[in-house]
Amino acid sequence: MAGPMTGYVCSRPGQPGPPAWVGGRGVARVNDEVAALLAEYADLTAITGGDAFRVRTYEKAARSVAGYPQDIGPLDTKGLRQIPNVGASIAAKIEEYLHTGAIHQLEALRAKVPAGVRRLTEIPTLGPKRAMLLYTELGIDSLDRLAGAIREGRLEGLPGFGAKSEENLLRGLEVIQKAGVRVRLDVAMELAEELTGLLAAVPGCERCTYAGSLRRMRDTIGDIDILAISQTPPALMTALTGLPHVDRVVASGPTKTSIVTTAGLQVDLRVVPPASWGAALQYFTGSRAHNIRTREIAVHSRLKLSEYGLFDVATGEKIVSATEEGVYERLGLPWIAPPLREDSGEIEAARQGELPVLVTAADLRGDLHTHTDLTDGTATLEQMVAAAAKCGYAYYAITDHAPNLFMQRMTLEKMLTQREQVHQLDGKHAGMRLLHGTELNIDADGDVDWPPEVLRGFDLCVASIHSAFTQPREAMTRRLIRAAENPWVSILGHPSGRLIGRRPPVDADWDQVFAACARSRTAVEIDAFPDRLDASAEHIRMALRHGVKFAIDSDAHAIGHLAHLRYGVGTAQRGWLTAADVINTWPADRLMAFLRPGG
Ligand code: DGT
Ligand code: ZN
Ligand code: CA
Ligand code: CA
Repeated sequence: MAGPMTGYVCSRPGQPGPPAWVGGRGVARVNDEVAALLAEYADLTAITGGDAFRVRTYEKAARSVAGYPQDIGPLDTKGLRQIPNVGASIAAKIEEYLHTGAIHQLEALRAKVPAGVRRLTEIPTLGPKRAMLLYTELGIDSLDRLAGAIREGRLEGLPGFGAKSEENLLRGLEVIQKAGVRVRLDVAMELAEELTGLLAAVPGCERCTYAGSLRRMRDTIGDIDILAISQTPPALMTALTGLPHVDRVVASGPTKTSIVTTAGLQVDLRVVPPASWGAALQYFTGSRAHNIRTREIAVHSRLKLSEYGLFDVATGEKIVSATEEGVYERLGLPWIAPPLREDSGEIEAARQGELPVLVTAADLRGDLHTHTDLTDGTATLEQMVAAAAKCGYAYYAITDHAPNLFMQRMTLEKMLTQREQVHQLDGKHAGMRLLHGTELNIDADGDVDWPPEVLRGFDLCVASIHSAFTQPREAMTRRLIRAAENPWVSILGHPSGRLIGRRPPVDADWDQVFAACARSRTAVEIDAFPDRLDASAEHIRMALRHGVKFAIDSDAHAIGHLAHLRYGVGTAQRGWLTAADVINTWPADRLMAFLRPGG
């Protein structure tokens, strides 16, 4: 399930002027920028009490633009109107933006509603009307002011704000503020890949890669750390500071430069000598906790490890550091994959030769949770299937939403018609096997949408929580166990329901839930959507101890989302998973036997 995917923790403040992508930014970013503006228009329309139908129209258009497989920058009116859900007036707004860098109706709304008020609506339990009420009645125009007002009891007596709702607001505020200025993994990854590509092309640059939390595939990224080897470091520094992405330069020296992008993300570039590459890469990949352990190990061997190299303490002589492998080897350890470097048992496992052989993207044979425009996806069944075939999959499941998510207007008839279409397309793309599935809604009691006689007709059922997120722990635990134990449910979709930076994970006794999944042979999903990454690495490791199997799914709502699978793989690696633990690395027959035991 997905609301409008505009929840970038770090969105670009709207400044009129030429759009920031002019000057060679990534293609997809034009679509993202326009999608963000349309979503903002929808939000501000809702906040100012505008027509709900109009709000929905703009939300849908935003999703379509974000998911449109083609760069919309060069399109004319006619081309723009080919985008699903884009009518004449939306096309006109997009054109205005493409030509002038602004949309005047949006600017007018921005003048009425301070940016902070929109930020308030990111709190899960605070809708647009109540956010506006807080602003008009109490002048609250930021998250900080809201926190202050609750503390001072100023919300008391305001219609629609009881003690329970204040508690929920505080909880939501905490989630948002903890996310702070950290950005989503995909946002940082796309930028880092673009920057390392640009820097690698600068004359004199011999090597350039990203390190830090990004290399460890953490689910959110504080800043991007880039390392390079160059014959002419100043040329690299100038290249970085001269990029159109740069909002300001915060530090600049002969070997280190830090900039902040227009999106508010910091990038640190360090240039190191070739002979220090391995030690520098090891050091700046972190984590800090992992580095403390490796440094201790060095000390015990009368060595000193720093970002400059591994040295003999007695002689001061540099021993190794050209490669990371060399550094680990000299410490008596095998090379440790970056997603494991959190000092959460990897050093001990490495010493005992028990590091897992981590699952990789190349191991995946298919995707088991995807949507089409029959529900809230933006591409047709044919388009999604064709795109999946290009990924080289052996199998691919279509799992549109079931009827209880009533906004999606699914019906039995629509579902059966889709099943026919799926059967017709089956095997037509390079022999790719199509599975007809569904994403069921786990209701407050743990029941799902359709009766068994309907469920048995699917090749697989994913079941997920899309409502009643704030149930008490016991009820939530029972609910999840009941869903896992439903014999027709094969995959527990995005189990915690978290939206990174926006909605906390549900509260459940996960040991009990995962034990039930293991017992009932229900796979736990790793939803690869970058604002979910759910199950999280911590939950994956917990589930693994119970003997659970996993499915790494894109939960794609657009063609472009299929590629998100890599972030699910990163999360699976952080959870120590091998290919054998992941059902969608298995051959089709073995997979089908897991999904539908007994045929
Ligand atoms: P982030 O940016 O908050 O997402 O997380 P990291 O891990 O990228 O942290 P960052 O950017 O502050 O530093 C990059 C790496 O450099 C970090 O993972 C480990 C290393 N490092 C930085 N400062 C220290 C330190 O004071 N001690 C040690 N041992 N390592 C450090
Ligand atoms: Zn869902
Ligand atoms: Ca960092
Ligand atoms: Ca850093």
